[in-house]
Amino acid sequence: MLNVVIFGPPGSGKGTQSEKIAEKYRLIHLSTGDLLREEMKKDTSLGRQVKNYIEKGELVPDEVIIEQLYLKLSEYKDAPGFIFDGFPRTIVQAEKLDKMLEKNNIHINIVLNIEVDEEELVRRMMGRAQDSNRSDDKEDVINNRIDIYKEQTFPLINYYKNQGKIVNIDGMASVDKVFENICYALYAYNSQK
Ligand code: B4P
Repeated sequence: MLNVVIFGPPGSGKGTQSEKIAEKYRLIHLSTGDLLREEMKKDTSLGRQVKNYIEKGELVPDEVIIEQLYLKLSEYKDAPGFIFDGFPRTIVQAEKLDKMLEKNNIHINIVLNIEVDEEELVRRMMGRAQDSNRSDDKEDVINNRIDIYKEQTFPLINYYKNQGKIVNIDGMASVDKVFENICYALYAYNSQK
């Protein structure tokens, strides 16, 4: 079983790469961002609850997101492995994820840390804003998302470094080149097992 966390600032290409990884390695793609946007689109009570946070570029409270992830994991009891996209985003979420997986005798194998310059992040998200209809792809919200990433999510790098699981990936290249680097990192991981 292969369990991968894809990690990086907003706009670094997590969603883009996760789809490709899920297809190639036959993993279940769990994107908390997609899950929340779907709830907002359907106007469910969860969707209404999280809308305010997302529109401001803030993180949804840990307890809300952890419960959703728990429900998703229970749906896929016999999964061949997961790619966690956008989760965890705080230390509390990372600790909880480790505990949830431990209960099923599994663990995170590798954390892909996608590195992209801040200027490029803003450029990509402003580019996507043209047709994404995402309420959080607006310049002031994008800047807030990047600040929140630095404060609350970036410290997770040390959490996973201490577990020896972080692999840095240059995310500045083309989508295909970044994917090639990721495939190489997964190949290297598998060869040293
Ligand atoms: P997410 O959906 O996870 O959004 P994101 O971090 O902004 O990354 P995203 O996946 O959109 O960008 P990507 O890098 O793929 O979260 C949205 C919100 O939900 C959060 O702000 C938060 O409020 C809430 N949330 C989600 N998870 C949460 C959690 N665990 N806890 C609390 N709150 C949570 O791609 C960006 C763009 O770049 C795309 O347009 C893509 O086409 C382009 N691109 C990608 N790779 C490229 C490349 N190599 N070259 C050029 N362009 C590229």
